[in-house]
Amino acid sequence: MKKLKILVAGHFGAGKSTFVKNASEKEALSLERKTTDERERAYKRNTTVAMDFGETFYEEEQTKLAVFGIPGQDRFSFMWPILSKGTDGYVFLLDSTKPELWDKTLEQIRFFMAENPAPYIVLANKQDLPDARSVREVRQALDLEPGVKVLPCIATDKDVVKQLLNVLVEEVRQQKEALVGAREVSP
Ligand SMILES: Nc1nc2c(ncn2[C@@H]2O[C@H](COP(=O)(O)OP(=O)(O)O)[C@@H](O)[C@H]2O)c(=O)[nH]1
Ligand SMILES: [Mg+2]
Repeated sequence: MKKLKILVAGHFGAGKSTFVKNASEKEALSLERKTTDERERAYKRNTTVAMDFGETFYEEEQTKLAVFGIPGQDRFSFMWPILSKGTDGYVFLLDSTKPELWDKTLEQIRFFMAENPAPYIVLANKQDLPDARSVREVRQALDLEPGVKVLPCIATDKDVVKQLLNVLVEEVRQQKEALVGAREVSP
């Protein structure tokens, strides 16, 4: 069976742990602890230390997906290069209701593309909330290359998470095929 490593990144509170949990067939492993930072605790009680981990399958191919979530805060950024090793595809999440945090996700996109480039999708999460900004607004604010997929997401919805993972796996497969094609035509 083939195996792909997917890394889920994004700013604090973007929905990484939720996404990994709902991406997972079995119960996901989450290394969450009580938040020690006062300002962060005002927003949520638990935070991911080290990583989240879950596993699922890609239906059409016999492919196992190992899904890892990064700890989002800067003070855990020493983990990022370690977690990026061998990543086949990235999911970058942001909270669509919190434009002031989108820069953090953008910084991570730049960081991981420099560290270990691979296909990625950007997910405008929490689209179920009334004050969520549109995907179009997110795309404009991040100013990503036209080829990059920015998609609406509700990480609390398992079916949505599954569909979005399938989109990413297709991106990864297309890139792998393109690489094989390039090798075949090169002298
Ligand atoms: N309404 C809504 N809440 C969400 C969604 N995704 C995550 N959340 C909530 O946002 C908060 C932060 O999510 P979490 O997964 O812990 O974020 P992380 O810091 O990126 O791991 C939690 O209370 C989640 O339940 C979503 O799509 N819609
Ligand atoms: Mg988390």
